[in-house]
Amino acid sequence: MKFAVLLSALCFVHCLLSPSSDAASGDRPNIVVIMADDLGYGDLSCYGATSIETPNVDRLASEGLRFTNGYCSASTCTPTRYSMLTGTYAFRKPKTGIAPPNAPAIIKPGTETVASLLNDGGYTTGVVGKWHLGLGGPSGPDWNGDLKPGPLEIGFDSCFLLPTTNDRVPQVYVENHKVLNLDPADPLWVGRKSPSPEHPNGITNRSSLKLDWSHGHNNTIHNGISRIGFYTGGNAARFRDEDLADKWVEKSNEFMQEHQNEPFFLFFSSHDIHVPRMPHERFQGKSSLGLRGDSILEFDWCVGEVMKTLDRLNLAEKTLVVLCSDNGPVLDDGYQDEAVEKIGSHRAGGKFTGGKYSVYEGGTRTPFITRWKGKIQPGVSDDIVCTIDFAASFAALTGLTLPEDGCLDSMNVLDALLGKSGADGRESLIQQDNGGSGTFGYRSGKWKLHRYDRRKARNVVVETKLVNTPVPQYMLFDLEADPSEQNNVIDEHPQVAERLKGELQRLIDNGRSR
Ligand code: NG6
Ligand code: CA
Repeated sequence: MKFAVLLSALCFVHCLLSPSSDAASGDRPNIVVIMADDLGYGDLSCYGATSIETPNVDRLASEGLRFTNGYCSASTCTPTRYSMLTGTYAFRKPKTGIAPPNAPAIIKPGTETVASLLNDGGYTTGVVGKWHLGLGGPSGPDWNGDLKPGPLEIGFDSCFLLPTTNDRVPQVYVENHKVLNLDPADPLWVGRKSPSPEHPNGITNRSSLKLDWSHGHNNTIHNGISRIGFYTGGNAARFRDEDLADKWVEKSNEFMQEHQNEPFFLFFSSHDIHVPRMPHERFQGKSSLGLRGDSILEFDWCVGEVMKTLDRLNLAEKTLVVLCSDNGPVLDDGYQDEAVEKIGSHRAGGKFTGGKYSVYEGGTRTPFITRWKGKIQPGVSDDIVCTIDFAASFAALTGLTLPEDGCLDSMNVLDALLGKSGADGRESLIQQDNGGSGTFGYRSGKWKLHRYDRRKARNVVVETKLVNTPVPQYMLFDLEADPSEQNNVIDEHPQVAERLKGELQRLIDNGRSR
């Protein structure tokens, strides 16, 4: 109670001092960021999909602003999530590529994050769902002890996590600092090598699998699915893949219910539609696109449940909801789930080329919707906005000041996110693939420069295999005339190309773009 009084006093002072009009009017909305995993620009009916219906996301879009130039900053998970939370491009920090099962915490305590900013500003902050940003000190997670540092050391008050990815071991929940339901008599061991020659894996026990692998993913078997990495023990703690979405909804509902009277920040981090795609039985077989489509339906259901809870708690007009994805689409990402066979005329990346692992637009231009009932005028926006901008934009929204030495690349695009008239989004944006490979996309206005120091582009054609295609070091596209990046016009526009090359290199070298 005392804390609540102190908090409201602080909020009051804060609001008085605040430069932002929304914050100044004492209007500090809750913020819910719903991040999908591997969801492509073309995967939702509100973005033009006709082979699948996503009524809940469509409703969110029809009540809010649907962006046609909304981005995540990388075309894989860990770097996008790193950038989203820290407001800093992941290529600035080593070891921010796709994190292995035993990765230590990638974001060090003391780093300013969206969560720490909002937390310092009086928000209760929580993350539910996929983490994939490492846990623990330099030697990695202590699965049987305290899993820290982690989200709680970088600004979250609580967390309920899938610690890595659903295709990486172990399949257990982490609640705050502990593996949930871990029996000390059955300790959890996680490693890169098989613990014994008899340990069943996806190769030796392939015929027992309920979902077969296509590449990688042939280590420890759990729930009839072989994974990346090995583990033993922790049997009472293990989850069923089919139950993950229900759990995220349950835990998010609890969080919103419990904190309905305070400003809160909830990061709802869905595992859908990442492999292994194994949605709850009630969604299996419900789309024409196989398990990949069924997982889209499950994600859509989750969005509907979050909206229902906001309605039930009478919070829809007090909550800014932002829906986004952590990278573009991929069909075969390592399991034989018929994503390729059943794709038909569906285009997961919409009109864009490339997807996950790619700096073509399909890799990072992804669904992006904002809704704040009564504040955001429903519509469609073509402003350029990116998940890396949450820190600066939410700081502006809540009257907080960004640190001088943090959130280096986060731009305040709040007016664009709220659809205010005359608002502009970004002028330019760097896109990256996985960590620090020297592959970049650089969008500047209508122009898009590709840079491939290794002269290889990955996953250019999402509907076929993941391959490395040889390319020149630089390519230039005019996104206005050629949104699907088919015609490299670098020879026709050498001056534009030189300007963009220079700008990109300067932004990389400067160490900040804010
Ligand atoms: C790749 C995995 C892929 C997926 C990806 C990370 C193989 C062959 N491929 O290494 O299945 O897990 O990492 O996806 O193992 S992400 O969305 O979390 O970045
Ligand atoms: Ca992903």
